[in-house]
Amino acid sequence: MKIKKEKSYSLIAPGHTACVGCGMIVALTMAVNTLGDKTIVCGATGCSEVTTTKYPASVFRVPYIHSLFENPAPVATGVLAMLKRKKQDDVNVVVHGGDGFFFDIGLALNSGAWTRGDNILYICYDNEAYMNTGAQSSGSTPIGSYTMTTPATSFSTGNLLHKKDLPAIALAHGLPYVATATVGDLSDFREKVKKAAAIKGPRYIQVYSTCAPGWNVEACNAIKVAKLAQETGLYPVFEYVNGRLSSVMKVPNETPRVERFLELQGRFRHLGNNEEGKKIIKRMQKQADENIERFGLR
Ligand SMILES: Cc1ncc(C[n+]2csc(CCOP(=O)(O)OP(=O)(O)O)c2C)c(N)n1
Ligand SMILES: [Mg+2]
Repeated sequence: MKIKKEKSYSLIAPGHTACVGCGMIVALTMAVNTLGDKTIVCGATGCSEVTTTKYPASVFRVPYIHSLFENPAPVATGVLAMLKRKKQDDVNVVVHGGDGFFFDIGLALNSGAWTRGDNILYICYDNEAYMNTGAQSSGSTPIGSYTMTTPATSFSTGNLLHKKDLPAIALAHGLPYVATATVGDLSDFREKVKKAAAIKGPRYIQVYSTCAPGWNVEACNAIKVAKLAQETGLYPVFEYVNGRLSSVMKVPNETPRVERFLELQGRFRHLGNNEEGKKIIKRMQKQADENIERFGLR
């Protein structure tokens, strides 16, 4: 893979079709450019695929392999076998995709690859629903959120299910590196990608990625919302190395209440309308406070 580099050269070419205010495309671009041209990406179905590989073009200036939704991890295992045969051990093999892939549809086959200990970096662009198909709820959708399958009506308050703790599931597989990040702090995400790239074995990074249309957020607030997710404690940002919590991003001393985060997003707007919704806001605040306690975010 010989690529001519100019000063401002990006391994993600212009021409993607992601929305204005898309967190995923920013994180994806940052990740691939941080990893460099010796990278092979095995991508899942979803916005990270559909917006980047509009037939017959691709924005990836590194090899990119798309397969059936469930399959990127076993495909990556095959890529590793090919690299081994070619005696090439300097290539980053990446599996990436959305939360629908990581939390639900790809979980079984990712679990298999995690158990085998395959040397793969996994990056989840967590926008908390199946966004490419129009915002249906996934195992990552937070409580209270409006989605197409968890609507808010006069008798319902959006999603009532708990967001899966996927970093904990990854840790239960004994992964040597598990981290969360948000598009509200891209330099933190970049450092985590760099750090993960230097570690052998399965590594998992989950990056909280605003979806402007899916969350009903103004594009100009996309980064602010991601920052508030971290600052309220609702989306704890941490890093585990060899199973131990090794660093966290602290919340500010004047920790914002969850309402500040919720009010910028149409997906939560209904919660203020009735008593049930208000109870959910209280639960979210409790969850944020518990995260602050659990991860020592003060
Ligand atoms: C097995 C399978 N189930 C469902 C679909 C339809 N589908 C295509 S993209 C998509 C949404 C993907 O959601 P996610 O993984 O969260 O990525 P996002 O688009 O939100 O970035 C779905 C459900 C599919 N292509 N294959
Ligand atoms: Mg998603």
